[in-house]
Amino acid sequence: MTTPAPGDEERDDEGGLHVGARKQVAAGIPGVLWSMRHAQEQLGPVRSAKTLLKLNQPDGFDCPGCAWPDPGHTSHFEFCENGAKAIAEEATVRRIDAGFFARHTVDDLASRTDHWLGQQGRLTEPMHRPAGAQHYRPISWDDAFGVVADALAASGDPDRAVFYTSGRTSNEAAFLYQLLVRKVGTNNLPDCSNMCHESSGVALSQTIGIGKGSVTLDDVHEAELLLIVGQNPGTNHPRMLSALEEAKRRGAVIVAVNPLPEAGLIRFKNPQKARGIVGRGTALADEYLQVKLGADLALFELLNRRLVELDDERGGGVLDRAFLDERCDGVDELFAHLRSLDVDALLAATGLAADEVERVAQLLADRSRIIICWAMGITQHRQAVPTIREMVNTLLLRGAIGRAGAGVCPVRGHSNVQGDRTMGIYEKPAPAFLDALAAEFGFEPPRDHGYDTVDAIRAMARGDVDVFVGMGGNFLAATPDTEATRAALARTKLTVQVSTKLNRSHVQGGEAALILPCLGRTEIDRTGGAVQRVTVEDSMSMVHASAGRLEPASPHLRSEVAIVCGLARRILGAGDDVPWAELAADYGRIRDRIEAVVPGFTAASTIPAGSCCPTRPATSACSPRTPGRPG
Ligand SMILES: Nc1nc2c(c(=O)[nH]1)N[C@H]1C(S)=C(S)[C@@H](COP(=O)(O)OP(=O)(O)OC[C@H]3O[C@@H](n4cnc5c(=O)[nH]c(N)nc54)[C@H](O)[C@@H]3O)O[C@H]1N2
Ligand SMILES: Nc1nc2c(c(=O)[nH]1)N[C@H]1C(S)=C(S)[C@@H](COP(=O)(O)OP(=O)(O)OC[C@H]3O[C@@H](n4cnc5c(=O)[nH]c(N)nc54)[C@H](O)[C@@H]3O)O[C@H]1N2
Ligand SMILES: [Mo]
Repeated sequence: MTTPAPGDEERDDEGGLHVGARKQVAAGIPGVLWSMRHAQEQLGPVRSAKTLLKLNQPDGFDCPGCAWPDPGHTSHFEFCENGAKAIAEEATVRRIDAGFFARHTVDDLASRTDHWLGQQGRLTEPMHRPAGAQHYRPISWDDAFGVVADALAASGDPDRAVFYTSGRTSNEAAFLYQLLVRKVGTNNLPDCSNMCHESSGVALSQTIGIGKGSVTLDDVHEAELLLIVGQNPGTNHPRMLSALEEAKRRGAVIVAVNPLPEAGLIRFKNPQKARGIVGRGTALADEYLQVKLGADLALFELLNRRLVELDDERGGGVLDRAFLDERCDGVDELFAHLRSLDVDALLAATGLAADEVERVAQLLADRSRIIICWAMGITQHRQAVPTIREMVNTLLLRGAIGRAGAGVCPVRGHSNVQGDRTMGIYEKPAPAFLDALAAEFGFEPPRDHGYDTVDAIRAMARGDVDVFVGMGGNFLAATPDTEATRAALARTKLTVQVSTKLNRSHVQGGEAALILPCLGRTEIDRTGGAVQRVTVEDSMSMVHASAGRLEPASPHLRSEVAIVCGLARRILGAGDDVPWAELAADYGRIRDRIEAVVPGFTAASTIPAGSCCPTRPATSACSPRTPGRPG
């Protein structure tokens, strides 16, 4: 018998899920009420009001919910239903202590749902499960660091260790983490980007020379035509809906490309505006192309072919000839390819009617400030890279890149997934980044490429990995084949998870396992005796500061920075010449080091809370400047 757990009340009697009527409208009053209910249940009324009012404010913290940028203004309601849920997740008053682990064996925990595990509350102290044991037991921080150092030393080969990163890790922690990993001697730095926007980074690097988006929030507001392809902002990036509403208010036309009629794209009520709450909401998408699954490549080839034809029919004016001549290679080959296409076959593949495609082609031909946004409905398909290249071609044909109100907008997931890549969390680091790291820290980093997520699982399955470290995230549940990953992780000698909440990766790990509990984004970080703040980079390459406001969930928690520095001192030894303790005591010093290594991070050391500095020029899409491609 198991006792009912918090969260179980959302399930029906058979433990299955309820399927209700489809929502017609996203956000609005139900969204706000739901987010307040969620927050109050887990935080209590005072803590929830205090927390939600500091979300995405200049003197507050960055929402860990998603990577959509914050507007420059300071409305006290710059949060969404999901941001509130993400905050409630982290700022919950529920706690997991040593008694919890004494009551539950790992086999018992492994039999619970992911939802149940996540609902048990915040992790509060370091825990160790020795090889063969069924229970986690408390361990001191020093001893925990010793367990990791000993396991790496016993392994003897740095390439037999894997260091995963989730996308919520701050720039400061991520930078020191990759430095530690490279000083250990490996580039085995898989991250959640491998499963997320990796294909965007690859396709954008191939086409425009930089693996990031090229637009800012102002560009979105100024666009005349926005294509939202394979993305569900109503659920996953609700704050994006406000930007789309603003663009629409200024006259933009919105085209959604999605096999599913997503409620948030059809109608949206903006909870920050009375008009949004009382009215029926804004019908966001003017055109809704219900394309067949995976047929976006066919659709964009059709659209591009039509742009070339329309240019012929109108005697010019559709293709931006000057831009194509000056800035693009391979234009004639593209034209030849487009003219050779079998239009009927492509149209049949999309499942769309000819006039639907024609209307969107005409919109593209008649408007020049065009932005294409996309997310997992594109990036996670097999043909993601060619599809994204074809979407870029659409923009290039119209010269709609590198100018105001136009460009590419891959909408990232985790709140600092892009920043982590900028900081060097990448298994295939650029030589220039490694050169800069070598010069700044006086050591020779490894040059061979490391494992990405899938290669890491394969290596573990072969028995080629002794130690797995997860800086955040839930590697086991997030990776593509859970059963294969479970078996692969079980072959490692030690798995280490730096985490805020309990998840599947803690209960089905290696022979031995460690849980290192860390501060979350919402909490005050007093590492080194002073209040520290961190920086993050949003989906539009803006870096801004974030400072938590709540008392930490437990006095035993350490910041991710402190944990990395503690690990480094133990693994590399007291004689290591990186001043780990000094860096941990003043995050400004870490930002100085980042500035020395990462181009475009200038002034990061003095960045005031709430202000931004771009890690790429605002409107130039074409200068490669990051160590890796953001995924
Ligand atoms: N609440 C909440 N918010 C989150 C997250 C979360 O876990 N919870 N995760 C964050 C993360 S890491 C990410 S990456 C983002 C993800 O954000 P999204 O990419 O918006 O997330 P998905 O729910 O995967 O939505 C994929 C969309 O693509 C559509 N789609 C599927 N196949 C195709 C296709 O072949 N063609 C087209 N055109 N469309 C298709 C689906 O119908 C769906 O609308 O969300 C972030 N925000
Ligand atoms: N089935 C399925 N799998 C997927 C996806 C999907 O849609 N469906 N989406 C894919 C995508 S797009 C992504 S990005 C990946 C995400 O993969 P991951 O990032 O690995 O997974 P998450 O579920 O986001 O990780 C949640 C855990 O992160 C920890 N955490 C939360 N906040 C913090 C923090 O501030 N610091 C630290 N150290 N830990 C923290 C908590 O312990 C929490 O349990 O999953 C991929 N896998
Ligand atoms: Mo993601």
